Amino acid sequence: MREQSRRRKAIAAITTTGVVLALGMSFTSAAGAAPASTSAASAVPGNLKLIKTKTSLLGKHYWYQQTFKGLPVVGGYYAQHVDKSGKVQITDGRDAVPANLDVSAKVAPATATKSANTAVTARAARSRTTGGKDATPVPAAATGAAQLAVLGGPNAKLVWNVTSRSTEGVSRSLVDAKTGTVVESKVISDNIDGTGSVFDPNPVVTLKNEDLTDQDDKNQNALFLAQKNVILRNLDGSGKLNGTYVNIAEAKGGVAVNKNNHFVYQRANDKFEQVMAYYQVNQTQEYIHSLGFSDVNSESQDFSINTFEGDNSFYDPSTDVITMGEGGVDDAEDAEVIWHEYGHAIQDDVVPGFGESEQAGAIGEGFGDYWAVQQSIPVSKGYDIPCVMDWDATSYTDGPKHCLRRTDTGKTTDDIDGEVHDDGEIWSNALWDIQKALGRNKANKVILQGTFFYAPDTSFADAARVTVQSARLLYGKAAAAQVTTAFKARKIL
Ligand SMILES: [Ca+2]
Ligand SMILES: [Ca+2]
Ligand SMILES: [Ca+2]
Ligand SMILES: [Ca+2]
Ligand SMILES: [Zn+2]
Repeated sequence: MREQSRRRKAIAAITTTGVVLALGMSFTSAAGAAPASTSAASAVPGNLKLIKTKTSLLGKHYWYQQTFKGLPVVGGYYAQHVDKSGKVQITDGRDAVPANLDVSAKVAPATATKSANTAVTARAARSRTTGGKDATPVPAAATGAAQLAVLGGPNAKLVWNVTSRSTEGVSRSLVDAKTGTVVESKVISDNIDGTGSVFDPNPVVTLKNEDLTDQDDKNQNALFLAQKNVILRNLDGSGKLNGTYVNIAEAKGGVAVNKNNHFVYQRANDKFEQVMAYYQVNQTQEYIHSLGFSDVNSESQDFSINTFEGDNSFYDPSTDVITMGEGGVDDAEDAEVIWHEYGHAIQDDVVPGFGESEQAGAIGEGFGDYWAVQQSIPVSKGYDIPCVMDWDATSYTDGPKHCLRRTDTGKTTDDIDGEVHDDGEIWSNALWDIQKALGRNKANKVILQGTFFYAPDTSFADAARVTVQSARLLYGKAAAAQVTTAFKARKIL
């Protein structure tokens, strides 16, 4: 590893004639003096390449990249700060490089890139919040661009500088260009905020208007009024909608890119749905973390947006990708569709291979519906919360109310018909009643905690029992009794 301390850093003030005056000389001492020409930096040592000129209140600042035989020296910099009188102050961060360092690479750039990406992927896997998750695939670091560079200092060497992206963000790796060894690899991006515009949860709920229609994805004044401007948190700074919890991996018309992380579109623009998926999944994952869970699909979940023509969306456990369809109302225009699909991703993450029986499948659908409506609670001002996918459903329900399904149908196990979405309404009603009895946060803690004990082919009754047990262990007998009552009402227990 490189150490900061071995770098020679010197700050000196010199005159324009190059005579060193004094260390730490005040930059403002010449204030009031007649301004001299600052149109160019004064003479600099050799092997420097001017990379940036900045203007401040007090003068100009010339930044140089240190070079060696034309190659950049990693981290080697030199700056001249020229005040208005022409007085120059130097910041010298150059590293020593032996004059005889050989700059012909033995390792091919593709080989170096592969080694770097392997190191980045391994670190990203280790950095997941808890251990024991080795079976879960971590997206491999994307192929980066390899550039030849020189690493200065006592162990000066020729390196390939490789930039790659992983779940941790953007990494820079230095690979020895003679031996192929990865010398250093570190994350260089910070999670940053962007801006976007979304429906939250959807226009029907926001405007309390059941008469809205899709009109073939046209912009409409009413729908514009339902948009709200939001902060997009946890972005990786790449200028794409990729962050700690969400990655828009694929999208009809291409993924949104903005170097200032500004993603404001209207609904007729297919990129609007990309922003919806990013924002709404980040919201629900931040909420999950706020409940204390650090390992519930706590990864950059891949999405494919508007890439399915039918009026359906789905989670594919074989690739861990959520695909949002564009039939009728674009599915990702309704946050409740996004949250429903994310519910499947949550269960697949917590219980490998979940959904191996009809009742487990129904629990999957019921949980997705429940997760959608509970996530809607804070943004719905009480508007018919148990109605699932109020906006998407305007395309295929007659009204006056538009709900794909509900979480308060009153169904019991007497109503089982063997279709997972239908039977999911039995389960979602139980979860809804737990939410009413315990309150949203307590109920969600109990329900998520219970999920960790599900078998992949669980029955309603077994899943109910571990949920009751979780309530007892987290909140005691009284809470467990309330949860039992909710399951008994559905004839599950
Ligand atoms: Ca749209
Ligand atoms: Ca996942
Ligand atoms: Ca749709
Ligand atoms: Ca709703
Ligand atoms: Zn589903």
